[in-house]
Amino acid sequence: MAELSDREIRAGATHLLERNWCDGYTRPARRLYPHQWNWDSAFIAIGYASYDIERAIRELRSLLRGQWANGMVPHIVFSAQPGYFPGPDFWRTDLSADAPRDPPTSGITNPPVLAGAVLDIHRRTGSAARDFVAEAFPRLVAWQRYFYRERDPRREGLAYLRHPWESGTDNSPAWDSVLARIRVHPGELPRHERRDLAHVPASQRPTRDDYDRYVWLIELYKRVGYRESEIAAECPFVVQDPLFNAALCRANEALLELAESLGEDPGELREWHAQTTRALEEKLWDEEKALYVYFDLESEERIHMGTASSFAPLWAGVPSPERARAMAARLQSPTFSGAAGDGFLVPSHELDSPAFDPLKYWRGPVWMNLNWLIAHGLERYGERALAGRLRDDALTLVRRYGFREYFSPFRTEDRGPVGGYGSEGFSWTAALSIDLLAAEHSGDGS
Ligand code: 9WN
Repeated sequence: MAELSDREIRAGATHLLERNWCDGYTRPARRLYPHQWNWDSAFIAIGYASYDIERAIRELRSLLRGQWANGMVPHIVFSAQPGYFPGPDFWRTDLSADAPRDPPTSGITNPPVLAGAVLDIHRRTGSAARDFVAEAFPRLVAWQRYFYRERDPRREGLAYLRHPWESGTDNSPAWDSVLARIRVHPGELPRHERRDLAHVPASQRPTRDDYDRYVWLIELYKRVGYRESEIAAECPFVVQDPLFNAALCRANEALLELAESLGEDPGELREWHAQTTRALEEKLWDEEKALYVYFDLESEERIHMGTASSFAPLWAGVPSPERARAMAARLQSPTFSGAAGDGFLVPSHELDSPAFDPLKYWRGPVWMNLNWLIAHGLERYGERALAGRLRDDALTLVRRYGFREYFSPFRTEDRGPVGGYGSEGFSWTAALSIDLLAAEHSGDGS
């Protein structure tokens, strides 16, 4: 099988990002995702930062134009590009007093990876990007404050998600039992037409039932004018997620470093950071699985599922060294590495679960961004060989199959279907490949 060389990956990735660039931001994929997505832009900016700081800054400035008056940075900032559902006319965020009128946005958020991207720019440039960093800092703190004020009603230090799209891992099996609670009655939803199925086979995308529930939740937000307190009272989907909260924690860490260099008061950041670290440890750690799991605030029960997100707390330096060792062992167990130990890491869901599907989006495939952040986490704990394996697996997948949206975790056909799936020309796969190659060549991976 012909494989791309490192030089071809780098050239191909920069070329792809250029093609996906569109008037001030990078489309995650030209046809499937034509607008600006929040956590995509953070990963994409990390890729740009290694060769074009100005481009990285433009990307993030464009995203921050969408910030709401309550601090929330929305998961999509819409452009005039057609062809995506749900678009601005469906979200109707003009019903909220907090949403900007221009640009239009979605009415939910995304894992806060952005602060880490700003820190990356700061570390690479020192004082050269100081204006941008000083301008972004208060906005990033406002977003954190939004999470602790609006998404943590019990003041536990954990933010809840109120839509599967907020997690970024849209159709993860972790949401199945929570979404099953939403009964969609015939004729209840406004007419709408999915656009994703024009680009990707249905077998690789969320089901119709999933979409009905995604839309049902948007209808609820519109009905209450996007007021968080009313959503909190009515929403049947309120879940604490280990990746989202690891990102929250990582953002506090990044902001603490930025506060120090800008001479800003670190007070509330320190408190948030300590509280979220503790809460992840006490509430989401599952001793039996040796992983972090989910908590459903409606049923008051844990969702006992291991996913790629379950490893994200490593990235934020949350687990104790003993727990980190147990997690590293878990990653190499048949549940994630396959019976013969030769699967591509990290499948988005446990291989031995009945819900596992190697080709269906967040129910099994490997995603570049998860490998990237978990590899960073393993490095923090001195698990260099395993971190190297994650980087190598991600790059091998790109070498073989190109910049696909996701990949089957199987290495050879005797185990199951192999290959790249979802959209072609996916921006964060390209951007993070550039970063992973740079880490490989510098030999430190950090
Ligand atoms: C809904 C853009 C986004 C990613 C998500 C991924 C997918 C959107 C969709 O694409 O979600 O937000 O329409 O399916 O699941 O992680 O940010 O790349």
